[in-house]
Amino acid sequence: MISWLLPQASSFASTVDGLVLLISVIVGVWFILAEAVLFGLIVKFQARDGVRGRYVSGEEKTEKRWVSYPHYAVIVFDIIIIAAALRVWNDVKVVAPPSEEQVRIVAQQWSWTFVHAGLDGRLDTADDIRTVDDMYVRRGRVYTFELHSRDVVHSFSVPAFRLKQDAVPGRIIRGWFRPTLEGTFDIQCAEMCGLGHGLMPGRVHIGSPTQHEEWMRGLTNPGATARTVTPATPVTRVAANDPAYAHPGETR
Ligand SMILES: [Cu+2]
Repeated sequence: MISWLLPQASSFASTVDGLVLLISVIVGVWFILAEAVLFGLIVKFQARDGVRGRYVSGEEKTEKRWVSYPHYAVIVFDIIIIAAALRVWNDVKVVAPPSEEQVRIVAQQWSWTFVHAGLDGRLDTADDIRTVDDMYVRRGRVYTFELHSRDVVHSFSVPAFRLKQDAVPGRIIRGWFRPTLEGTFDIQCAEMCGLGHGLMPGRVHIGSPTQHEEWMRGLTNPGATARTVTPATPVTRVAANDPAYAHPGETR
């Protein structure tokens, strides 16, 4: 249902949507029920000529039930929501499938740098491909990412993946995703990170296996001409010891 508004572009997007839907249905049903009872009582006990209002202290056993029974219901449904949320957390954040591709994501005020592993599938080798604000991935592969920040706390958010992860300076935070839909989707910093926070968008381009390989070959072989995907921003190759990529205080 949520996918009508926002495409599900990762393998765990539907799992996250399922949880959001479960919470919406539980909260929604109880909201409508509670409002119906409230307005029903207002109408039933509205002012009438010749009838004095009764002061209800709520101490009678029959009256207390109006409070205690909904409390029990809240506890039961809370447990259901917590159990479902823990299951999703485990599937998305705790257990990761075996890695097939690697990408390094570096946040800074106010742009994203993506270091793609290149044809050899390994980071920090001569064929790494570095792009700014545009990430290129292949549909159907499990990507593990390492997330860095060069200055303040940022948050790597890809709504179509249902993925959001803080980037914390001084820490390398790892995660994973498996793109399932071809196309271009938004990336946005989701943490207030300074004046240019709103100007920190990016894009993830998900290509078919052939498209993605051609994109990599076009960049890793300077002589090659076949490029089906043209990067929106200038692309430079990065060497393993590129000092421009080093963190503050780190020597490479
Ligand atoms: Cu930011």
